Amino acid sequence: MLYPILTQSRCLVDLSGIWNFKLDNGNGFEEKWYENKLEDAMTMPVPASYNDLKDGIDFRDHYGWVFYQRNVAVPKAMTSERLLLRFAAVTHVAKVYLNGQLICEHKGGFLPFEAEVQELLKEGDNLLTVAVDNRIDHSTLPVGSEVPGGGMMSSLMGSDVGGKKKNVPNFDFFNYCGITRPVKLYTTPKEYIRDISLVSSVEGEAGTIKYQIDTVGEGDVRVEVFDEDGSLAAVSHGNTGTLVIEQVKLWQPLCAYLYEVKVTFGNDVYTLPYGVRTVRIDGNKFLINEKPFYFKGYGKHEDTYPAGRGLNMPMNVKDISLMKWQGANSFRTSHYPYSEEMMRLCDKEGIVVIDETTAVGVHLNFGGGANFKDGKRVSTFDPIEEGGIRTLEHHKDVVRDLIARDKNHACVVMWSIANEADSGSKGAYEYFKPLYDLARSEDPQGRPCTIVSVQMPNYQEDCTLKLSDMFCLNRYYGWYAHGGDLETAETALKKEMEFWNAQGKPFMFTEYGADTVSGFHDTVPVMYTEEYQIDYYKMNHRVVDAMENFVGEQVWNFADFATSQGILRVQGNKKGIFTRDRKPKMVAHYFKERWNQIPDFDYKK
Ligand code: GCB
Repeated sequence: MLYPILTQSRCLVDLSGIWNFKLDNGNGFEEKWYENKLEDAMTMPVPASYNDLKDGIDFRDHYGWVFYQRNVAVPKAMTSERLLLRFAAVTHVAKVYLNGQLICEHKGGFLPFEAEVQELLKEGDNLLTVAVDNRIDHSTLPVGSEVPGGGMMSSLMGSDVGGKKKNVPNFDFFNYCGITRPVKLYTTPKEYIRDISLVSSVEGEAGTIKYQIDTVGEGDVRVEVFDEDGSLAAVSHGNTGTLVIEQVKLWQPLCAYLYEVKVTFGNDVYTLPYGVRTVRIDGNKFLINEKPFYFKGYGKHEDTYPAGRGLNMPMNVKDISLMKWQGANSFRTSHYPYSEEMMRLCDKEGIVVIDETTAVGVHLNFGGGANFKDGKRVSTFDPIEEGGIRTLEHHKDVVRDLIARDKNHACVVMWSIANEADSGSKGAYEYFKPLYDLARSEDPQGRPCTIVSVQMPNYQEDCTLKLSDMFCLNRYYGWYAHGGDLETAETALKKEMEFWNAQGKPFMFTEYGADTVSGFHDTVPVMYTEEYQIDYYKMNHRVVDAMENFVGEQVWNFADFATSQGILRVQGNKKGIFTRDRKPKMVAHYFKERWNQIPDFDYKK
């Protein structure tokens, strides 16, 4: 799906601003709140998560629907074109009403959707209402627990005494919700460019871009490529074809070069920034532009105060600046697709991205916890009738839509199909195989695919061993395993790493970390202190630096972030290398020193 932009043929209107807002009291749909102006509405910015924007725990932890509303008047000139109303992300389920009529519904809180509205708009004001549901369960991604007292953050001694319904995330980040990314109206001509797919290769000095343009209507397609100075570098005609750029300038990690691909079809014009680079795995190496790349960087979150998961461009720019200050070159979009604006920024800044779906929590027995149905223990991939997970069809949609959105980004070098799924259990291979197949068939660039795997005693049975092009490991030796005893942790970590190193494929850490409360210090390395965090990382690096096939380290987490409440969380997860407001902990300087000494390429010869 193309990102909406302003061109000589396309108008664009951003509907960001203050909207009217109301929490559902259980009667919203029955009383048809979407038909009339919301009564006693409060103010709410769009885009933003609503949770932290008004005070009160009931507001923050609201369970179920909320209603957003505003008037929209559209200039006449726009309604004579094809007119789209586009939502970049509504978390998690949206019902969109225009003048009281339901015009579209969407499930999945982190990917865009749109509806054609030119026939539905009246002259003058139109009432736009968006109902948003934040409930999560065994059919949603991310997954919510359906077991009372369950979920990742379950308390040890809680018992089910009824009480009001609430979301129980089966994942470790706050369930921020709302209209979290921009809402836009844009036009295209009636005959228009629907999609663009680009694949590049390099031979000698020349770069080749194979293209496919999906159009609606009759007409000729022209594709031009301009370099950063605005000079024409290549041109071709037809819906499919090949563009050859002599003396190509490659998109490189931390040294981005973006061409502008301009597509003209009849009256429609669309331009796409595009970096020419190649990615592939060869034996035990991850190659970018045919050179062995070493990932240095982070697992992140879209998490800032008080916007929650709402688009925060200043913070995105700041985060990348901090990463560059440290010599980092990459991050993973843990645990959901990030905003389109962030992906475009990474293209521009040369930040390498592992692009992850919303599939987090596909694990009903996390950390040995159990799920029961009718008194019987349930495993994640048991048949649905017996209580097994119900995410597969939605998971396919999410893989398909993520790749459709992000396939042309130079920054994206690998797809992560899930985070910490129950990939070592019975039925995991059968669940995930079709998802890998789908990702491989949907991506015209054929990027590597992975699942970011959870620490488990039976790692030899992890289905990612058979399915992943590269192994991405989340490992917490010295924290959740052997916490406080780095010596034993080192022995245990070494043992497991030797196993992965012997598999003949590249592998990396996509998470490793230790909770650290900024300002806690001690003369001996005690858990939660800044000293322990440094010693923890030094121990991990002693082990992985000696592993030939280990090709990257992404730390958990870039910054402290909000989570559900739980006995392991001190006003959120404190594994950040930076605090939530982006002040460095001591360890940030340690990483700055380390990463500035590790080259982006050829680290493990
Ligand atoms: C994990 C999860 C991540 C958590 C992290 C932690 O393995 O993937 O979402 O936040 O551990 O800190 O426990």
